[in-house]
Amino acid sequence: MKRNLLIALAPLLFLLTTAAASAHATLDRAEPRVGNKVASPPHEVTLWFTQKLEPSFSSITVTNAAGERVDSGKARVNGNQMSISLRPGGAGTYRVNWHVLSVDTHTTNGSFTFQVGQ
Ligand SMILES: [Cu+2]
Repeated sequence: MKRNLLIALAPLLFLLTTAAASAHATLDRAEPRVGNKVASPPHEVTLWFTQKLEPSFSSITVTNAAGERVDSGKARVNGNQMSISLRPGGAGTYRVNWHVLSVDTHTTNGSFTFQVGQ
C-alpha cells in the first residue's frame, strides 16, 4: 500500500522540482532593448526580470564604447524591475552587466549590448 502511494506520487514530485528549478530570475526585456540602436545616449537603463528581485543584492553596471563606467552605481529595484541612471557617454556600443538575487534566493547574472548614435 505504502509503495503504491510512492509510485503514484513520483511524477508529481518530479513536476514540482522541475518547476522550482526553472523559476530563477532571468532577463525578460530591457529598455533600451537588447541589441537595439538608439539615437542618443539614454538617461537610464531599465531591466525587467521573470521574478521579483531582492534589492540589496541586485546590481547593474553599464560601460560605454571606451569601457568607462557610465552608470550612477546605484540601481533602483521595484518588484521585478531594476533601473539605473546613466551619465552621457558618447556614441558606440554600450554594455550592460546585471547581477540579481531573486526572491527564491537564487543568483543569476548576464550581460547584453546596445548601440548609441548614427
Ligand atoms: Cu530560482
